[in-house]
Amino acid sequence: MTTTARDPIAAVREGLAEFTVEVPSWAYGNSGTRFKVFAQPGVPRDPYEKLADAAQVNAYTGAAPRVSLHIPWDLVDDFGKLAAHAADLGVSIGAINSNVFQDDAYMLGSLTNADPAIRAKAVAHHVQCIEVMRATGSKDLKLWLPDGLNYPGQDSLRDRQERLADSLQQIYAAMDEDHRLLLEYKFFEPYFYAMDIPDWGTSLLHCLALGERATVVLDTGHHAPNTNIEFIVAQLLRQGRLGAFDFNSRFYADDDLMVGAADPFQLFRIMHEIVEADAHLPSSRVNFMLDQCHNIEPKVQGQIRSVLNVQEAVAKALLVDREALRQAQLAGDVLGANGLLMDAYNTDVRGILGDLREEKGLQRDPIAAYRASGYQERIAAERVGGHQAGWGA
Ligand code: LRH
Ligand code: MN
Ligand code: MN
Repeated sequence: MTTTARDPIAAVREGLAEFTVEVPSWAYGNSGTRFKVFAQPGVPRDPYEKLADAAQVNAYTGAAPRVSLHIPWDLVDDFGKLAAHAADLGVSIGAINSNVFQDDAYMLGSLTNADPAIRAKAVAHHVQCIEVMRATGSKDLKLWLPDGLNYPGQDSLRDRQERLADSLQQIYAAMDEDHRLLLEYKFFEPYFYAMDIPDWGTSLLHCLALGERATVVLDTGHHAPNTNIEFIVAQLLRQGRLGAFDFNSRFYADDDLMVGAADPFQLFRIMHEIVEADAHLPSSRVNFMLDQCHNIEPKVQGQIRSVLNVQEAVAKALLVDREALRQAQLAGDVLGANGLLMDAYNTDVRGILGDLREEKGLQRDPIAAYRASGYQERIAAERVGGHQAGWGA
């Protein structure tokens, strides 16, 4: 079976022309597990240097022009200056991530806490993040809550949902007209009996109650094993409520390894749903972000590899002959339809992507080009005393 009668190269060129991936500031700092953080030479000492490293990813891929920040990990005195620094480097500030998971006050919850004073503190932190958005030009406020329970009976499941709805409403009301709220879910951790936003359904219900500018974030590592993630993607797209991805790979859960490393076929299936809905186009406003840590591999190269992995999955999805697929589906041609998908998935798109990079004046192989640039050796020599990602950075 042939994949298509169309010009497949043109389909990939057009589809990828404006497709971008947002990179996280925390990917460039030292990281590890709760057992050990491995220090790497040359890691950034401040948010300015994180942006410099992120700009390298954009320089070699031509497809990573935004950088997410995490507050307070990336707190600086002058966010206008940080945004100007980003612009000088050819990138911009992307989503602003709040952080309510490292403060003693939030042991029993932040936006869901039974104590109104603690809820007010957590809301105030989000208002601070909104100020950062205004200073940096960011349009996306991203919330992931660590809130949850370890023991049945510890608190009322329903009351916590009511408190959450009220806190979110206050945050939503504080945002500007052109701001979006991105609400992330995760089925376990740091609490194990019940998380307050464990799944996409809970996130979606809160978004629907808030208003049009509230959308769901799908972190690919935040599901139980064998969850059909592309189904969730399709459902959220139907509702116009898929705001963003946090891409990473999981072997178990929330491993935060490089996207496309553990299960490239799953990434392809996700991207097939995206392309079917034309959600790879900027007009869809789905923000394709990475949420990863590179514990044992070099960080800038790990980020470049990840952007390439996402691009490869999108390119393969763009190879699917949608018209032929629709006909096979309507005709009940089970094997024909499945074959169209598998033909696209099994196509090696690396040559096409290399050609497209050359057309844009980039080098064919971004990782080889970065390795040859000497940047890694330079930062290792220049930067002494780099920080851990997040904690302490
Ligand atoms: C939580 C999470 C969330 C945080 C990030 C550091 O597990 O995925 O997105 O902001 O990790
Ligand atoms: Mn995440
Ligand atoms: Mn996570």
